[in-house]
Amino acid sequence: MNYDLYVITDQRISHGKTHLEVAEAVLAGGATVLQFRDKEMNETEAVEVCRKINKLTRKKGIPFIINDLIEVAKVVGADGVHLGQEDAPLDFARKILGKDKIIGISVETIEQAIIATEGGADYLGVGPIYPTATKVDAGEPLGLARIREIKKTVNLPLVAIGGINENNLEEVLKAGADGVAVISAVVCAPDITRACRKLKNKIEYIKKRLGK
Ligand code: TZP
Ligand code: MG
Repeated sequence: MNYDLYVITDQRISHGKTHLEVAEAVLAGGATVLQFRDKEMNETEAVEVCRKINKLTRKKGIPFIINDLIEVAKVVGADGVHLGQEDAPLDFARKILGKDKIIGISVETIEQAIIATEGGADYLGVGPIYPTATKVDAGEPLGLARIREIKKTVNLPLVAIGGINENNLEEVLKAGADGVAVISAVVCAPDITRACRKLKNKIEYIKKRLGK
C-alpha cells in the first residue's frame, strides 16, 4: 500500500462537483488512496455513487476506502473502510469484510493507537494535526509531536490528517507520517487534478530526500 497522498471526497466543499467528479479528477492527479466520505447520504445513495467510484479506482489500481459505511463497502466490493472512535468497532468491521480488506482507524492518542494496532487495524489516521474547518467536531489540534510519539510506539502505516497542505506537509512527513490525508487542500481547489499533482510531486520529492 502506498499511503503517500490519501484524498478524501467531500461534496459539501467541492464547489458543486460531485463525489464522482472529484474522484475522477483526483485519480488523474495521482492520488494513491481515495476515500469516499459523506455524512448526509443514505446507504442506497451511497451504494450507487460508490459503485461508480469503485469502477474508476479498480481501473486505476488505486485502493478505494469508504468512511463509516461498512455494509456499503461490503456491497460494492470496495477495498476497505475507515472508522473513527465513535463508529462501529474494528472487530465487527473485520468480521463483515474479512481479513483481506483494509481497515483504517482514526486515533488521537497513543493508547488508541495501541488498541487499534492490537485489534488488527491496517493503518492509522492521526489527526487533526493542525486546525481544520472541514470537520467541525475534530477537536484540538494534536501537533507534530503526536505523530512522532505514535510512530515510535506502534508499527503501522500512519496517515496524518487535518489542515495539511503543500506548505506544511514536509514537517508532517519529517515527523514520521507515511502519508498525508487531505480534503480541502485538494477538493476545494479550482483545478483539483493540478492541486493533487502538485502535492504528489512534492511528497515524492520530500520522501526521496528523507530516504523514506
Ligand atoms: N479527521 C480529522 S481532521 C479531518 C478529518 C476527516 C478533516 C480534514 O480535512 P482538511 O480539509 O484536509 O483539513
Ligand atoms: Mg467516522
